[in-house]
Amino acid sequence: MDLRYKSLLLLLLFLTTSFFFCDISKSKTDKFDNSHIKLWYKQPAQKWVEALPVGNGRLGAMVFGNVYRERIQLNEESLWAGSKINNNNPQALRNLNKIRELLFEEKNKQAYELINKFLLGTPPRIRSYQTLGDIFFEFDSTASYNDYKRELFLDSGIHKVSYKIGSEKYKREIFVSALDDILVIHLSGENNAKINTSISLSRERDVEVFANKNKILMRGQIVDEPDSLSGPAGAHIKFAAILQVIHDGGEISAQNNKLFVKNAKSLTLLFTAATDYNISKLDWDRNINPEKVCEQILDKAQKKSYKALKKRQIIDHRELFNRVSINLGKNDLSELPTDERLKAVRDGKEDSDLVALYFQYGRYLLMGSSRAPGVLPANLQGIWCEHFNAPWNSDFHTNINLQMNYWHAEICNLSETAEPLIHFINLLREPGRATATQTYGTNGWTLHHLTDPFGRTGVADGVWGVSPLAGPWMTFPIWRHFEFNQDVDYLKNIAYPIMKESAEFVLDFLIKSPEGYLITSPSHSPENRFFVPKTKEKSYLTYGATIDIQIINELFNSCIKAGEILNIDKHFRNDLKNTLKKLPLIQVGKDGTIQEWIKDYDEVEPGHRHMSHLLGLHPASQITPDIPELFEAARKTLERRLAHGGGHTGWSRAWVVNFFARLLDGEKAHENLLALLKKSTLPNLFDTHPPFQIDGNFGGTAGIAEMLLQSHNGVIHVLPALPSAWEKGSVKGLCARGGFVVDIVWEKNELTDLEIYSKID
Ligand code: FUC
Repeated sequence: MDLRYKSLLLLLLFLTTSFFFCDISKSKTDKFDNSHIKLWYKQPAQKWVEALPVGNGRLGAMVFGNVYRERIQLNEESLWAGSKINNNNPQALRNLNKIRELLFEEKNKQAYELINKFLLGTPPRIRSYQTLGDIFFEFDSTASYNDYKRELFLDSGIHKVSYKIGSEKYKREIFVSALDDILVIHLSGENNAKINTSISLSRERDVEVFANKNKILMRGQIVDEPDSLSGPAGAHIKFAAILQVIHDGGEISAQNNKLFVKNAKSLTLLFTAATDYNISKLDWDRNINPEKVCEQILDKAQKKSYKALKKRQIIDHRELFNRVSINLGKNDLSELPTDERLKAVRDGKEDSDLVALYFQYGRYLLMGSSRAPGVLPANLQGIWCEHFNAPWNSDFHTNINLQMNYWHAEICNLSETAEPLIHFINLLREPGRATATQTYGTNGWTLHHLTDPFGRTGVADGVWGVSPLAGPWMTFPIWRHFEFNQDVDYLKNIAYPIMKESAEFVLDFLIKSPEGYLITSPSHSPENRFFVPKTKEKSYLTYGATIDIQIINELFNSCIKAGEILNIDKHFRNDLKNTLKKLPLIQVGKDGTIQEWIKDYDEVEPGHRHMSHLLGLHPASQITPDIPELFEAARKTLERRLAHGGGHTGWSRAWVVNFFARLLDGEKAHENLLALLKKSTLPNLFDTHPPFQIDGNFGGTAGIAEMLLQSHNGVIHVLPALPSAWEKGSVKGLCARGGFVVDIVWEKNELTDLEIYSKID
């Protein structure tokens, strides 16, 4: 036990120690009252990044809360442009050896040219995730209003807007139910207040809209324009959306594709949407009729009253959300509107309670973008996107971003939210096998630095997209899901087969380097370039970049552990063990930092946002205090990156928080968390790259959790990086590897109370 860290280190031999574990029942997890946790504002949103998100993993909506003209921007997770293509370059394999030779000889320019011609995907780019459209309300009244408030209650997922016109009070409640798979909008007034409004459902492209009686139907098919870099033009995914309005009092009529409501006491709008995407095919499926799917969902939902729908929503949402509570201390700013609090923090005020809100928001956003009834994982914007051509297509970026989206899933007691990711990765094995064989002549499966719902796994974007080890990296959340839940059936039937096949890819992909190591080639350290010593040219390309070695260490060691637990594949395990011995070691460079490449090259951008060679520190756990030389070098690496402006994008800053948590440095982790809030957070607390990208929210939430609890390498470490600013507080319901749930209370920066429950026995 090291007292320097002022924390309690509990050595737990997983599965063998039992004397202080109690049983944890399902109800135990649903124990916290989080009803006070909300984002709130005194004015409507003017911009999309001020609007507030609701979602159920499949449907998402951004609510503006305008009094006269309400906009609710809509998303359906599978509404993507593009189509299914095998984008593996057919020339790749016959050029691979030459590329490898050139890289060994440091003829990087020639290697670049060959890769650019023969390795890049055909086509290299994908098309974008798209908005589904908007619901607009145009209210008749333009009279001035007061007592305005919009609030997003994170514990129920209900967004409320309230205001007064004269003496009449008006209220709107909006949520997306996971149980009923619909967006629900309820408008009501008190006493004599009446609702007079038009309602429309629209999208700028590719749709027809019809209004009839009390319904609006939107029917569409994405039409892609020619773009040789992103795949064929044509009529692609089909989709439909239906909005049904139930009015209490007054009347409703349909005209010009809009509905008109006169003098209603209250209105309940039920909305759903669907596409003909079929995830099991990673493609559209013309047997699916999106309109029928919408009708079936609405048929069921409309049988329930608004009250019943709301009650079901609250119970269901709380079951997940209320598993965790966090208290970092209330303060003078706690009662202020969220945007004012954010501004106060930017002005240098202390508000740890805002950090607690940010943490819970990260959990809320993952629930909204990655859970059943959804099937796809959270993309670069979660599920919320107002674009037709989103930044980076709002895709699944697999060179840090998709991974980061799930760092907090297990530790924050939302294990179910990882399931869409795991399922998706499992399905990507099939196209990933073709990529492995056709591009590299190997067994197993892999993918490169991004993918889409159509399962593109070939080399994407440009030469910087040559990340053959992105596939093995994507196995981390799959193993982590087992580590936290200890479900051996899952390990046997899902996790291990994915991991083993990924390791098979690596075994075949490795070749002998001039130094005599087994290395990856081609290779790069995501998106960072170095100067080639002889020519001084800038290059991404190398062999055996440090990140690759760390990924392989992690994957192989996980596979070995999994094989031991399942008691299978002894020979395979031996192969992995023998191969591990032949990999290069993590090296320390001339300036005392972790060496990023196989040779001690000088980087072009010392403050680069990617810090891939620290993957061994986090999320992996190969660089620990037990290896002081590497631990110290990791700190220097981080300091050097930061001194040169690193951490400037939201996700990069979030990763820095996690790194400092792993370096057991609470003060630095906290300092960077504040920088995340000050520099990379939008008024609705969305992370900004810029622009909006959700990974910073998720990575930031994971960082906060890692400051309070760590559980890698067989140890549960309580309060490993507690900053002095969080003098008193508690966090309850966090999860630890080994199937544990942990409740922690501290005062004067010292642990005062600790309870650990076992979920499994
Ligand atoms: C990676 C990053 C960028 C951005 C993009 C979506 O390529 O280098 O900063 O986050 O993903």
